[in-house]
Amino acid sequence: MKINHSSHWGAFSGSVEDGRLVAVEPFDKDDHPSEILQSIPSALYDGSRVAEPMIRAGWLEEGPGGKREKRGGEPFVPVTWDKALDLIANELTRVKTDHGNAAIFGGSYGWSSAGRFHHAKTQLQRFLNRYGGFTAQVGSYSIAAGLTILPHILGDIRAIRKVTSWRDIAKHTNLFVSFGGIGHKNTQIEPGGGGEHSSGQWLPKLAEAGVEVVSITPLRDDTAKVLNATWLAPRPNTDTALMLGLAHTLVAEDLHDTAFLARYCTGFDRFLPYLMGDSDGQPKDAAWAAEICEIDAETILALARKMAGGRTMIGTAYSLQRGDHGEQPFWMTAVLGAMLGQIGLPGGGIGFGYGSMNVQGKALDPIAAPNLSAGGNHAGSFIPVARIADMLLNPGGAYDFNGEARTYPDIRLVYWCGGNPFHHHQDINRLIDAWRRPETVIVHEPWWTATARHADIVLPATTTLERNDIGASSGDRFIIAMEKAVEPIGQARNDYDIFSGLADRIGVTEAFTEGRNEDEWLRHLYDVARQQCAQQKITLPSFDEFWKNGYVETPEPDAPYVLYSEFRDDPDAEPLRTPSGKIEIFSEKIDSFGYDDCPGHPTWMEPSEWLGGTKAETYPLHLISNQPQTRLHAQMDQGKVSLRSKIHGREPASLNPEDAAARGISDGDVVRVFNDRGATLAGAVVTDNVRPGVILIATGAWYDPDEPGRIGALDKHGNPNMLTPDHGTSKLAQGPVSHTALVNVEHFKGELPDITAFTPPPTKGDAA
Ligand SMILES: Nc1nc2c(c(=O)[nH]1)N[C@H]1C(S)=C(S)[C@@H](COP(=O)(O)OP(=O)(O)OC[C@H]3O[C@@H](n4cnc5c(=O)[nH]c(N)nc54)[C@H](O)[C@@H]3O)O[C@H]1N2
Ligand SMILES: Nc1nc2c(c(=O)[nH]1)N[C@H]1C(S)=C(S)[C@@H](COP(=O)(O)OP(=O)(O)OC[C@H]3O[C@@H](n4cnc5c(=O)[nH]c(N)nc54)[C@H](O)[C@@H]3O)O[C@H]1N2
Ligand SMILES: [Mo]
Repeated sequence: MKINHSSHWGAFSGSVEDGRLVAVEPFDKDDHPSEILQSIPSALYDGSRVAEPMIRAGWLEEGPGGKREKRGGEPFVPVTWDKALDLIANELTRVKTDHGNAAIFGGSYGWSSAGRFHHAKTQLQRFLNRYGGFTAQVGSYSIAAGLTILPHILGDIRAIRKVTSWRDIAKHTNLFVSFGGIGHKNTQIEPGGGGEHSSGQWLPKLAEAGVEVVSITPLRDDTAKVLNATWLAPRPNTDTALMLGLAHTLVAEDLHDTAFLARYCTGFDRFLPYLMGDSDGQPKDAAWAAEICEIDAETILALARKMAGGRTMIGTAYSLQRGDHGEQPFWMTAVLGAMLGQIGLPGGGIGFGYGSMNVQGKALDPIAAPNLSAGGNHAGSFIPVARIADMLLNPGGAYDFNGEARTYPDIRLVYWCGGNPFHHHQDINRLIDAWRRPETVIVHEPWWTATARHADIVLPATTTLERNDIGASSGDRFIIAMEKAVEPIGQARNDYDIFSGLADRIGVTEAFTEGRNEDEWLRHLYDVARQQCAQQKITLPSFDEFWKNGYVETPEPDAPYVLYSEFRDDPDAEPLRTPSGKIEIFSEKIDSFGYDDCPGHPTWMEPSEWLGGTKAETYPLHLISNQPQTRLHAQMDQGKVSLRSKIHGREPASLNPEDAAARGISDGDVVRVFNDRGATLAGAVVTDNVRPGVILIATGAWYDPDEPGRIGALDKHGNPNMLTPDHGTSKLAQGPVSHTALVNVEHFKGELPDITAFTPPPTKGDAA
């Protein structure tokens, strides 16, 4: 039997024999499918699945708060579903009654899986909203700093969400200057799943059209080979200085577009004295920038001239703002684009995230994809997404965020579905400490992730293959039927059914289920989307026809799409939604916040850790923990494709031959990567694709401590978040700074500890 299905890394068909999924094949309309699909069958049946409901022994014996300092290091006791659900319902009632809804943390950041109905995080939040609300998270680990700064300077987040299309770039662009690279690694992914991988189609067309690409990143492989890019390898986190050096050159050589700056921008006059050094005695010229970023001054001068000499697109990857002062490279990208005067012209200007995600650069007219709404949250409590450990460690503590003075709520219960903070959060040792504070931690997971291991109550969730759903993304032309392939593994239940069981116990059944079962929900969500599409003059077939056919395909728009063209055409009729209606090179609003770490115009500030700072004397390598080629975050780390990439079972750590030789490290050695925050074992890859002074460990290897539950234990498996710092980008956005970390590395000569990340934790007793 064949079934249609989808994932964040693409649609596929599955072969099912005797009730088992035996193989997957990419969707036949996808001409550039992701290899990660091949991990699905092995991960589905992996020994790391959670087989039955489990409760940490100390919590079960002593109740909420019981032996909480032992989280992550205690055995689990299997219990029946009824018992687990009764205990959770009682605990929710206790916390709500004694401490109020804001004491329940349900932010539950995470990607969950592709289906739009069984989206775990949405199911949790919908359930908690029906119960009066919860403390939420705002922003994303992906682009927190970008999402906060761009509305101030461009009025909205279109420069992230809807960038000039690849088609317009292929047709009009002479030079594409990419900060962070444009490749195929990250464009495997589309939230909600995609029917086609369009950068696979477009990047070769850019090359054919003769678009010249300059790739500015510490890693050669960041930009697809087909683009034949010139590689400039700056010190990490110095792009703002480099951009200032380019901007200074434009002014010094009178190459900047003064007419554009006058008509479409505000505040250039407040920025110019800083740029030219009149306000602080330091011109931000190419020589100054060269010292900081280690790209020579001649190269900077030549690049600035070339950028002004033709149609230039500046593409800045999300990664640049996932670092200390991450607001600045985004702001400076906009200022540099404004100085070139090409914003709003076909193939010119700026765009964020080309190469960061499949959707970027698609010529799209977002279709109304089926979607489940979480509803309104009446608790009115939230934190900036990455401040979770700060919140747990400082209940009632004060912090700044985007112009507001705020305080952290006092969290008693953490409920997580569809995310993995022990993968995504920085400084895991600090997180372990913070995680000891709440009285109860509940997690639904298909697999024994590190987050599940650090919970009190773990409920086994189904994966997408064990249920019916609809795969869709508003940025994709396809809606995919996700047909159930196999029966639930072990005692796994759908998140929806788990919450329905809890809703019964706490008396919100009708509000939560609205009387619909899975099939009725899918039909309902599809019908709502169908009606909305009809308003957009897109006709979707009936649900039954869609389900039978396996997918719906809508036509690819071929009209040009140029970001901010209407603003350029008529800035009076189509002003930006900034206070001035223009591009804000100086922001009075940001300036009024008085933040020392985010002043009123783009500014070079030394990152808390970087190769030019004093800390580099102790930890001389900059760690880049980028997105993995072989999986989505920590998902499918136990799948075939990820496992195949490991070295002695550990995540690869790539470093330059110079740095390896200086430490007596050879290709294939197990190395210990360390700093003051922690240490992890990885497998060395020695390669000149990595700039000297940089070490690369992709994110997502499951945290695997040699002593579970102990702060400071050695991670055996190559998780870079042992090493990354946990502080905000600035008071403005409070975004995560995972790309800002200094480390050192040594050849690990001790006895190699076994990998236990994918072996379930110890249990005691039988379900009762
Ligand atoms: N050092 C470093 N850290 C980073 C980053 C970085 O660049 N460097 N990047 C950051 C970014 S951009 C992101 S987006 C985050 C990603 O962080 P996350 O989104 O938290 O990572 P995932 O591994 O995708 O976690 C999703 C979890 O949901 C579970 N899941 C899937 N389907 C279901 C389901 O149906 N039900 C339930 N209950 N669970 C399900 C999966 O098994 C998985 O454990 O990581 C961030 N962390
Ligand atoms: N295969 C795969 N693709 C993914 C994901 C995944 O988990 N797996 N995750 C998806 C998600 S959730 C997101 S948010 C996007 C993220 O998209 P990005 O943020 O763009 O992804 P990264 O891989 O973290 O970074 C891209 C490159 O930026 C470079 N870089 C890092 N720091 C600096 C710097 O300071 N300066 C310069 N110039 N370059 C720097 C690194 O060399 C890195 O390889 O990726 C998406 N795509
Ligand atoms: Mo992300």
